[in-house]
Amino acid sequence: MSDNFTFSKDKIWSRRQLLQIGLSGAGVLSAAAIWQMLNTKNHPSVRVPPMEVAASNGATNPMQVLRDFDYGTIKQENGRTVREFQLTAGTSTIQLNSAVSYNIWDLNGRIPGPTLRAKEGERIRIIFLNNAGHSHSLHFHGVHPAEMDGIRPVSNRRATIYEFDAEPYGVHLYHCHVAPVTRHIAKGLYGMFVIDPPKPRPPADEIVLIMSGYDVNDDNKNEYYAFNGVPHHYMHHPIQIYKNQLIRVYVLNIIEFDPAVTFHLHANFFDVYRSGMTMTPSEKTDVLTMGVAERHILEFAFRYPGKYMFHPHQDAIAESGCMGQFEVIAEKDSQKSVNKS
Ligand SMILES: [Cu+2]
Repeated sequence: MSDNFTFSKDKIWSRRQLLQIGLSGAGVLSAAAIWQMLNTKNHPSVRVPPMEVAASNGATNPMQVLRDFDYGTIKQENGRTVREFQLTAGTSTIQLNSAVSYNIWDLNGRIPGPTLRAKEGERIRIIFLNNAGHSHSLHFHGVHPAEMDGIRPVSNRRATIYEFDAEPYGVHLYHCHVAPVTRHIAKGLYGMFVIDPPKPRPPADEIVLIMSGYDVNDDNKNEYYAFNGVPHHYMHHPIQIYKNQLIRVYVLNIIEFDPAVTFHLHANFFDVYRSGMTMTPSEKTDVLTMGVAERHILEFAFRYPGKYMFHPHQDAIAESGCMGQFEVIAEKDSQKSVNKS
């Protein structure tokens, strides 16, 4: 198979050239490493229980999706910070339960796609390679010129670059915008895009929860639902968190075919930062209604140890897989904890 990708303006780019314009390679500092250093310097540490990362289920590993942020690669160009990401669409299979496997489109080999993370004001460059056998695109929520809106299909084996400024700060998303969008999203082409505010939020154990649905028989109704790709995963593998530790959940509803769902947390209340676009919470609740593509930041801490469920309160949706639980533990009960920041 050819190792060449064609950009929209008919220029042929080899993988080597793509690497040279910054996909990876020598001389480019890892943004993640820099971020970690800054956090360590400026903030007291956040304690995170060691995570059990089980073998991946086809295209996804919900335990890995949970606390995994893609900070891209930082470059300085003409006095400006450019944060560059590479997203490659592909095809794979996911096991929805012991009997049902489902063909999906993935991004960088996973569903949901990587949680991209930047700081407000940076220049963002997304290098999108489509290797998924069908035309796709990446449409980012945010503020950008029309030509960067990502609604133009990118053919199979072609590539394109989206470039725009990271604004405004908040928790946003990206997804394929090729018709029918319902199908292209429900088959896996979506992810979260977090833009951090200029003044960082307080240190917290940060967790990504993305609600999605699967219509496996094409009847425009979902038969299965999930947090972070795999139905019921966090029921069988509870998310361990520490007692009295501030938890910051970045939550997104990308369930197609259902107009809205709620997010409900057991035995607690959470502060809501709508669209992640404020530094002070707008409300405190235990049930939050979210239309399709709505996303928020939720903050809470648990006072008592034990297992606590979270799920949409449309209970049929929860029972079809969109259900999980936190396991609150005392730090002394953990063998070794991970110093996160
Ligand atoms: Cu698509």
